[in-house]
Amino acid sequence: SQPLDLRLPTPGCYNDPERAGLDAKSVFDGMTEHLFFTLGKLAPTASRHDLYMALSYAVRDRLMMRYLATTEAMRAHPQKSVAYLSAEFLIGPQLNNNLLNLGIQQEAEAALRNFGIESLQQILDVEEEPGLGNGGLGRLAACYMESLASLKIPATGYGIRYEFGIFDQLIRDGWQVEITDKWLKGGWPWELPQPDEACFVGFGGRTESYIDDKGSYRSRWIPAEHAIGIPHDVPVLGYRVNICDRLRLWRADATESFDFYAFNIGDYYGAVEEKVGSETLSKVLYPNDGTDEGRRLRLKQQHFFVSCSLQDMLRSLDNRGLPVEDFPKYWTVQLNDTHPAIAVAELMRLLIDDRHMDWDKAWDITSRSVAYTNHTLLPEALEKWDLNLFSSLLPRHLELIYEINRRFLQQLRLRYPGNDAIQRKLSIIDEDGSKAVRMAHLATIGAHHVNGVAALHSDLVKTDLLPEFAELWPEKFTNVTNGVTPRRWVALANPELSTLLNEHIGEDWISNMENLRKLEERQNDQGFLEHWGNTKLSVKRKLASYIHRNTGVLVDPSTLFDVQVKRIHEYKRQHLNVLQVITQYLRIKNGQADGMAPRTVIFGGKAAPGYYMAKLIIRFINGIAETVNADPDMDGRLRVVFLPDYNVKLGEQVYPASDLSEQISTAGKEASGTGNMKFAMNGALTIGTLDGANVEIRELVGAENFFLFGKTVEEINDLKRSGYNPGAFINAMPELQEALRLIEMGHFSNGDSELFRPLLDNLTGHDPFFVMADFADYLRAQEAVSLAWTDRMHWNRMSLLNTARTGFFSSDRSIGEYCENIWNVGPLNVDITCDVR
Ligand code: GPU
Repeated sequence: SQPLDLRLPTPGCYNDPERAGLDAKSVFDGMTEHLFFTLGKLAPTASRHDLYMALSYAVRDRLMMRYLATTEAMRAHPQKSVAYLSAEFLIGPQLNNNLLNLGIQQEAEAALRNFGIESLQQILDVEEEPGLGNGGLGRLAACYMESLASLKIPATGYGIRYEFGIFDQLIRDGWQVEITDKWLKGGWPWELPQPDEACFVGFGGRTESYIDDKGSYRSRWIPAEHAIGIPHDVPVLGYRVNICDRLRLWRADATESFDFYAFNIGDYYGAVEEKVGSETLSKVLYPNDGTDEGRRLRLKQQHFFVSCSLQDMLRSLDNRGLPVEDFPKYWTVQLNDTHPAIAVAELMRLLIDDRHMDWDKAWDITSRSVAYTNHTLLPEALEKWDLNLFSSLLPRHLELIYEINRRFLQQLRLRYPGNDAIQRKLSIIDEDGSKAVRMAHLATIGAHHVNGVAALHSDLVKTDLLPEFAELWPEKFTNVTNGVTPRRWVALANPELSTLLNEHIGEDWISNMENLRKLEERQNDQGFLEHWGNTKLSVKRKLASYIHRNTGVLVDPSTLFDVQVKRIHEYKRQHLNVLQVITQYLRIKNGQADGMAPRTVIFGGKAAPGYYMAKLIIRFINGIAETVNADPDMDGRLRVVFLPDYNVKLGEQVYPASDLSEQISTAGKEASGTGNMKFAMNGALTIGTLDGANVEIRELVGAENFFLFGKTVEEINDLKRSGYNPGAFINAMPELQEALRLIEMGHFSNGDSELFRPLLDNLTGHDPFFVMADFADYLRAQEAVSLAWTDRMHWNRMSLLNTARTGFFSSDRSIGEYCENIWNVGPLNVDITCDVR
């Protein structure tokens, strides 16, 4: 293709293909200019934060060539682009990732030395991460954006620029305390506000029918209030490519500073009310991971960002002179769970009401453009909107949903004559009890593909969650197993391992992760295995020092680092892990712990602020940690640590330093998991159930390199059917009884026998997540872990094989599957004069 004429400002370095602005000298010059002109600081008095800002602006400048070249190529030669709609993008720190993808980490470090900074890390530590997501779902969206760019697929991630992201977590007296996340307070250098591309969004009001100039009956929406969405764009550079994609996050603003009518009649407070109301729209992220609260403001947020995004996509066609009928030719719209599922109705509204399209044409366009990813089977996470709430906020959308539903139910009547039950079951409107709109049904009916996020999960979507839909449209349902980006999660998070890999198998694994297979040739090389173990040890030393600095607990890096980091949830069963720790503690106390590996058991994760049991589990972990760590009998044998404020940045320190990855959810409950992948590719062994992507991890690394335990989905279902009684399992386990007795006596709560009672009652009463049923087998698997740890060379070999065989879990592979099987998009070739090195 032709080099593009970008009419760029051309500072000398950008035109020099040898340097392309990427050498240490021009990074230094860029920093100096930004310190002076952008930040108003002189180099000698610049703080670390100033230097972080200056370096970030200098790096951002170096993204702009690629960013604008990508945009310009899409304008000049339009092709299909991905719109990834997600209420969450948990992108993590930006500076080091952009340095890595540009290939200038060393140049940046050299530039910093001229400001008296010895290591890049000192500046990276200053960066505040935008916590615009809760956990796995939001982080997946971020990995996918990075892989899209690395695979040179044109894409926009559409989401919300929350002013306050996920709360910061403090631990006080063992309890979680939530602090507002003021991530914007120091200024965030990675976004470009684009106020001239603002969009209007309506809410509430009513609809009215009218006859158009062709004599047809139409409906129109007269909203009661409006908000404005201002795009804030974040460049997303691929790894060593010229493609720079875009994350477009919408910030809500008021339509008018004042309602002048209300102002003129003297109603000052009424006049400012609309302004105040619409500005709170993008104020805060809902901190619930996989639980639907059915809150009005949440539905407003969803409609706000979806409407802005679809308007933006339509406008991009208009701007390039492309007909709206070609929408599916230029956009493929992916719904990250049902949070953006209102898109099905909103795209219909934009096409029918604004573009005056007829129903069939609009439905054809919508259903050929939209696809839906399901991320959970948990009933409490399936979004349902109360009908009254929905109609008061989105009356026109409800009309459209009724019509979508009417036509769908008609189809069902033809397929299953006389079967009223199936109509009730599949209807978008839930008529049992108080009426509600089922968003998963709307998404499934409107989408051309529905996918789950791991093989087991996608099967369960078909057999358990939406079986009748799967029978009706078998070709709609598919699987794309999740993946994570090897750039952030290995190359950047684990430089020690990366260096070792680069030396022995070359650097190619970073963009083609299956090449890690070459490591298998080293599996019997004693010297290499020793090197492998020493590399892990040196990473563990860094985490040990972090733990000491942040919790005051001294841990021994030579012990087995046994780690469970993820959101706190009963189905993830952190309490199963804790009960096992208590058993180990008791065995040490009773002199029955021969052969037990000395361990450091590490927990981290946030609990939803309104989830009482999860918060009590945090208190429980900290109670056990306090007792264990204060007991001299445990010295050198057992330590328990709760790492406060687990986030992306901390994850980057934790995964590389782990020996054992705890993936112990009740079978059938974890859709996929993605932390499990990050651990395995960094050489941790997994102890886990047959749940989510654990199943595929075990198949790939080999059963002999994975510690399996627990009941299968079928066995759990059998237990449920036969009337599960946790008491029977407890009675068969004297050690478990003893553990429960100690908790009840207040042994881990300074004698307070009431503190953990709700947890005990839950486990001994209903035990909804089968903790007691899986306990004995979990303990057995943990003994196998201890035994394996005694033969360190063998452990290192298993660790190496975990890294070698988990290239499948690169998000490049996942994105490749989406492109091929769902989106039908291909790469964009951008020619610019200054290629990356
Ligand atoms: N997940 Br639904 C979330 O993190 N938040 C949600 O609201 C929903 C799902 C997770 C799943 O629990 C996890 O198993 C999966 O790996 C992840 O989404 C990405 O698919």
